[in-house]
Amino acid sequence: MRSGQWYPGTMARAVSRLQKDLRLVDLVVELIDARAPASSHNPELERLLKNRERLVLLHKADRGETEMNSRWLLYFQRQNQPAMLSSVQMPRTVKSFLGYLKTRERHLRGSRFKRPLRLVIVGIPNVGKSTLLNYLVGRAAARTGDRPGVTRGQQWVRLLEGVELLDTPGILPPLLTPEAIFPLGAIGALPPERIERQQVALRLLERYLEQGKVSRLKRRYDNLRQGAPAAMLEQIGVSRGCLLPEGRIDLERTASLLLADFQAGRLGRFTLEEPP
Ligand SMILES: Nc1nc2c(ncn2[C@@H]2O[C@H](COP(=O)(O)OP(=O)(O)O)[C@@H](O)[C@H]2O)c(=O)[nH]1
Ligand SMILES: [Mg+2]
Repeated sequence: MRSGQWYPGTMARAVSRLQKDLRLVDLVVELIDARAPASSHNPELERLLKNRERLVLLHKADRGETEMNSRWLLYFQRQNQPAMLSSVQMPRTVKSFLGYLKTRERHLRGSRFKRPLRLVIVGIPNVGKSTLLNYLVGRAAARTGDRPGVTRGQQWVRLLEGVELLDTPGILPPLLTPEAIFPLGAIGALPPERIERQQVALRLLERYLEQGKVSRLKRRYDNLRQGAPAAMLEQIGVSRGCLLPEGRIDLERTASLLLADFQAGRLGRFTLEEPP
């Protein structure tokens, strides 16, 4: 992966804008992907935060395994890091999130000068920032109107009495460490041309095997037999008609199909990373 070309331009600009946004807020809401909570967090954020409060949302919680979601919440609890489940498919998680904001607002109002609690949503690309933001804005009463001091085009949205959200989410670069490439590639957080699709697909099949969850693949792919990942990928290719003109199996297309099914949730809830 030629990450060097990707990071300096767009991502460096995104980080410098995020740095500016952070100065305006009291609370940073970091979205990480419940299927890959370790790799979808960029440790760079800790450096940028300074002393700002952070709330971690294990987003797309509808896609992570229920038991693993709980284990990850426990992990954050033990680090004294507030964390909650989040999903636009699970409205009660959004309610709990708003409840949390109300509690923080009440708590901070006493100790601070009287102005609204301000927050920003941040996270790596594709983690669900815009979707959650639109969901929240959709239920919010109204925008607060023009406010000087905010980057051109940005506005505050009043989510609750005394709680305002910056209407543009902050983008964090995805981690490009060797360990993060597989989980981030599998969840679709990296541009497709940046990943070795077949490698990612094989690792994904391996993980279903290791976790004893092949039955979920069998539900999707008829006649799939448990075996080596490479053999399983070939079977999927054959059963889906991913063939090249000479009759060989088109493994690249098979891998894309498998990853698309995984990303769309057609292979069941599945978590790729365990808490440390
Ligand atoms: N299953 C599931 N998908 C979600 C959720 N939130 C967002 N998405 C999907 O994730 C993809 C990326 O979302 P987007 O908001 O564009 O991500 P952004 O790049 O962080 O702004 C879209 O296909 C969304 O529909 C969620 O809570 N659950
Ligand atoms: Mg977006």
